[in-house]
Amino acid sequence: MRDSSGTVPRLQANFQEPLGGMLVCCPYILKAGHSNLTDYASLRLDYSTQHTDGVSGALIVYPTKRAPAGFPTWDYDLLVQSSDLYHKFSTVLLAQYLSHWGIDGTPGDEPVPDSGTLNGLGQWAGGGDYFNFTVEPNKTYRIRLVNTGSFASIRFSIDNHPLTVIEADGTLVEPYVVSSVRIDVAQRYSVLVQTNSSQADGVFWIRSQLLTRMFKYKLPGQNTDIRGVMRYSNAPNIAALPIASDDPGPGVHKLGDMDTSLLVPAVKDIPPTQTRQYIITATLQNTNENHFLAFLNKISWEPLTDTSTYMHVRNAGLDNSTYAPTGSSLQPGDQLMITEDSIQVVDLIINNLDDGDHPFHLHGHRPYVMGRGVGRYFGQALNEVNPLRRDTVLVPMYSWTILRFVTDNPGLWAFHCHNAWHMASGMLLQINSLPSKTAQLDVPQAIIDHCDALKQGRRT
Ligand SMILES: [Cu+2]
Repeated sequence: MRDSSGTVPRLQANFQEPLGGMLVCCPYILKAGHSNLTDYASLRLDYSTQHTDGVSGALIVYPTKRAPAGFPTWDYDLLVQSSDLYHKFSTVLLAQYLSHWGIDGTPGDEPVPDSGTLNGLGQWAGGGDYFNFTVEPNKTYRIRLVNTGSFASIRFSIDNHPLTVIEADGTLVEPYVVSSVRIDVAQRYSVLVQTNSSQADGVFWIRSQLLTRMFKYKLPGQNTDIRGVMRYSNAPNIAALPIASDDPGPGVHKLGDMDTSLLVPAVKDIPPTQTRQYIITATLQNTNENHFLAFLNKISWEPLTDTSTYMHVRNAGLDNSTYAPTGSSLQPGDQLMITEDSIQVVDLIINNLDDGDHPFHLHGHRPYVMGRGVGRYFGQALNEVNPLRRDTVLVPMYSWTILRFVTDNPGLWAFHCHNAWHMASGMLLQINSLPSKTAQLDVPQAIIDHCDALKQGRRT
């Protein structure tokens, strides 16, 4: 679960989302609910690039549904938050990114991180600390991985230990043994690790390597080689660091990195038939005013100030009017809306026309990833049999992806790129599901009072 309710789709709780200008007038409110789905979370404040400066955390929501018979079991749980790290405040970097000349003289070049962290600890300029896991030998550990960063995709691996992927964004998958897992921003995976290495010293690097494909300029002193330590409890020296410097691999000959197209849900889940289609085109480009901004269907989103689309939908409902018509529409203040006031099965056909990759994230739902491919979508076959359901999908440069979801969760749900710089420059639209029902939600008075107070210029 990202954004406090992103991937634990929870009905009737839309107003608990802390997204500025959409659900709340200013995002102070964080509250997590329980779920009957397997999931865990990182809590963040989604106000501009705030989480880049460290406003994030993780929590695990345990399922009430049992895993299918025969699914692997494990002895212990561990959690790893991997992240890129910026030494300057995000407000400073964002201003440079959005300036006419860009951060490095080329408008559109995203700020690159100085370093990274693994559970809050990282290394830079020859110094730093290593997060340490002390593990018992001959056990199975489930490690829950979260990329809580802003920009960089991360390659996660443990020296001399293969990883068995069993879960992606809350969906259990058939066990898949790999040498490393690539985690794009906001994605989550679970891997099983067997602590059965016969290596005598029993101390191994955990690697959380920042992938640099999207980095467009060199930053002096940048460290992308972020590490932690996994130490067997019977290791002879309780303080020694691992000896290996270069990655020795997983200790299994010719084991490959994870390929997301090979992730198969452990419980078959046939998607319903599509009833609506929306084509979403993602671009980043210079405007006539020489601002390099991000666009979905030529609209660059900006948060409303001192009000929210949620309040507009609510107030329209109370007046027996409507805020936005059914279908795709543009509402005042660059608010691109997809509105469905009945339960529909929606296909979002995403065409990425940009030379960058975009980790797209849908709130309030766990969509089916129906298909992906290079170029634009022009009717290629989809996986109608057993597609993976996940809420954060990387749409690589010049490629298409189709996400299918059901509009059965009343509220305003963000669909956006989770790259902090792209989101802050406008790559977001809103799914306005069942507005007639949204208007009837029992909103805490504190939220309404807060919006009213902001309108009157008072900060509460
Ligand atoms: Cu993006």
